[in-house]
Amino acid sequence: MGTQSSDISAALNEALAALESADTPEGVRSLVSQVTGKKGSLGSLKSSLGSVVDVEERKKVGAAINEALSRLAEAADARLTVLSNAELLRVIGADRVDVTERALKSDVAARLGRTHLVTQATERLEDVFIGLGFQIAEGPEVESDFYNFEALNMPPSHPARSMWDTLFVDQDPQGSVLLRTHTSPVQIRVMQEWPPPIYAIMPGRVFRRDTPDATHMPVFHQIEGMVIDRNITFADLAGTIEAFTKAFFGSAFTSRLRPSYFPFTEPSAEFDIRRPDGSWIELGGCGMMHPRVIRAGGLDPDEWSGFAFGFGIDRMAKERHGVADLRDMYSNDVRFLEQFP
Ligand code: FA5
Repeated sequence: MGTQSSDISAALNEALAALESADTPEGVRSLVSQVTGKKGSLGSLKSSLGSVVDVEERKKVGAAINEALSRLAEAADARLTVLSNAELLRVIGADRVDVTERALKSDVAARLGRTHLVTQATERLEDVFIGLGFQIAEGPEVESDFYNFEALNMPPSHPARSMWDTLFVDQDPQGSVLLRTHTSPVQIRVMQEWPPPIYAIMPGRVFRRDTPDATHMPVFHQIEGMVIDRNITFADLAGTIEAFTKAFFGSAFTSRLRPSYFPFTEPSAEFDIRRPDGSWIELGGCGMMHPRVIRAGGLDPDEWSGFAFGFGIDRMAKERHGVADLRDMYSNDVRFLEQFP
């Protein structure tokens, strides 16, 4: 019995159908080797070629088998391509980060970040002062001796420099570059850049060699305020501080000014607030701007007068929220920080 071309196409069709349901590359390869192997449907047809006696007939059947084999090989390649594309899509799908996924989970509220207490206090202070007509300015944290001390009426060796335990930057000439000990140097920078009248607040980070305790940190924040205008008096300073205290702390707190000394203000005062329990805490210094400071800023002290203040923002945040110890605000303990949404 000779090999019929119908046998070949039946074997091919069966193999092609089986290929379509092979769902792994291994499955495709083993199907092909099984079909073309000695005992496979196409393989066995090929080995039976030798028994075809008629030469022309053998050529014809041989060509048909080869044709079937190459169609099978092509179909196997196509199937392998389909399978590897599907695998690629699966891997991409599995790797994809769904950024909306967390928002759908119910525990998300507990995990959302929030601004730090000190950032909240700074933003609130900015809002209060913007409401009073002030503009915001900033200065560098790494400062020169000139801006931090000299222009603020503290020439070299002035004893008042020891009021601030200074961290110096290791740069020649030694002592000329430092981490600012307060935000007051920004007063000079603003006067040099802005035409008067000036109503400015200058928040920022400051640095001192202070040992951490309940009311001190070596790195903390201040907000400087400065008004330069014609005929500014101490009454304007006192009124501004009073208005600010009420706006920031609410009516449960009152404030007082105590005579004090700063080289850059004359007269000078310390600003304290009274807690609801009756105790007082110092929040900052203030005073009428010293004529030498106004001159160092490039303005004429006979024409312009002003007041300035510098408050500790960390202490304000601490008092406003009744935090017992400043160090708690910097321990980065989420259980502590999340109490202040
Ligand atoms: C000053 O730094 C002056 N530049 C303030 C000033 C500005 C006076 C303008 C006059 C005119 P003093 O060293 O007192 O002053 O610091 C001001 C406030 O910063 C303090 O009242 C306190 O609230 C806060 N403060 C000072 N040291 C620390 C510290 N180590 N940690 C946290 N807050 C501090």
